[in-house]
Amino acid sequence: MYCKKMTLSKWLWLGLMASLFANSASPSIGTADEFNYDETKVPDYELPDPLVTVDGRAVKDADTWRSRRRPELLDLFESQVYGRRPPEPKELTFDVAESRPEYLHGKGVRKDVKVFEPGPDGPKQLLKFTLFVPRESERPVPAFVGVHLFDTASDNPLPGNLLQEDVGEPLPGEKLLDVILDRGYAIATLNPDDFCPDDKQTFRQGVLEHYYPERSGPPGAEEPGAIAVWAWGLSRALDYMQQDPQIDANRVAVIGHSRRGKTALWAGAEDQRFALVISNDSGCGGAALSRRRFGETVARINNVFPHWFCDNFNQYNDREGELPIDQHELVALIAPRPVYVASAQEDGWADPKGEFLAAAAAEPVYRLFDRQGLGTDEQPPLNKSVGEYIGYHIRSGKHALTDYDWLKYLDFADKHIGPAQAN
Ligand code: GTR
Repeated sequence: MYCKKMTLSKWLWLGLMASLFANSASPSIGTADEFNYDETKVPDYELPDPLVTVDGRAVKDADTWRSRRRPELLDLFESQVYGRRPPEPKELTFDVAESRPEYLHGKGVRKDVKVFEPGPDGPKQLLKFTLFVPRESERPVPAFVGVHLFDTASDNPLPGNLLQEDVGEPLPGEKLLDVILDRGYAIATLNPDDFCPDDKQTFRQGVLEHYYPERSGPPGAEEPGAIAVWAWGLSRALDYMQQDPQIDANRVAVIGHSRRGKTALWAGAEDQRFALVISNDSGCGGAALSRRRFGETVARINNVFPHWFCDNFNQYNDREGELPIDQHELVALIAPRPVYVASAQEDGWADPKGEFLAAAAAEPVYRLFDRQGLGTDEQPPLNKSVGEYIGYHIRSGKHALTDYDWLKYLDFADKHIGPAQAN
């Protein structure tokens, strides 16, 4: 056999080359186990101050935040992290198919909404989404909107996952969707496959090829990645809600889990029409501080998901300290509107502590508006919700959007945008 003829030194040489190749081809890909989960190994870092401008001036009041610092931070997140969002369509038309499905027990109406932009060759469908509205309501209702909140293809859509662990709060209804409708909220969900598939080969299909037909390959320096396009899509759903008389578009919460949690934060940062923002286990590129390098890192997320962020974000692979921003400033961009950040105990990959610290470090911006954010520097015990305008909890269990999480979000929403808060 051929291998018998090979000498030991040849084998060693081949082995060495193979390991060098593996390391250089994917320096930061590794498995999740190879990343840091040890608090004592978190590097020393200094967070950029949300209340100091790039040219070093202190921001001391809400007006300066609004007119100078907020636009400056938004521009940095656009150019260095998520990319510039696609154009805002000037005119949209909608096609709505309404049904009263059995599975809603008469509680709600399902609307399948298609969104079109007029064009030289006739209206072009940009995206579609599914909306459930409580049937009995006499006044316009508040709403939740998110990417992939539940499987709209199924006859029996069920937002969130069933709670796997008992954290002391049983679901007060048969299904989560019933509970949401009973509490007076509409809920809408978008599917990325309809306008920007979550895939590095095909993410340009849909919105990106429509607006930038000449472009190909991964996102360019400041070009939008998939997260920016999904966030843009959430704004289009809100455009629709603004003209649906059953919805109060001034009381719409944007919500998402994991990659959709990153999307919800970015959508809420860019589009101030969202009245409330909810990030569930959003991790790296979401609520977690990049500089902590705990669990998933910037290099790893860019390598594994090259279609999510703009190319400029790659400059910070293994150089998080050079980022001109960190993710606490993403949370701060939502001020003074309410924001809720949630973590799960067994979700080290998303860095629960880094998510909490980002929420806490956004507090000074809320204070500019005389609003209390979290009101604490200490991560609360498991399964306890804290905060006024910045909410937070860490739930026992794994990376998931559970009924428990939803019940906390409904309580927080009730306080800020709920049916009782209508003018
Ligand atoms: C992981 C990714 C995370 C998170 C998660 C998800 O593979 O590393 O950033 O977004 O996917 O979306 O479920």
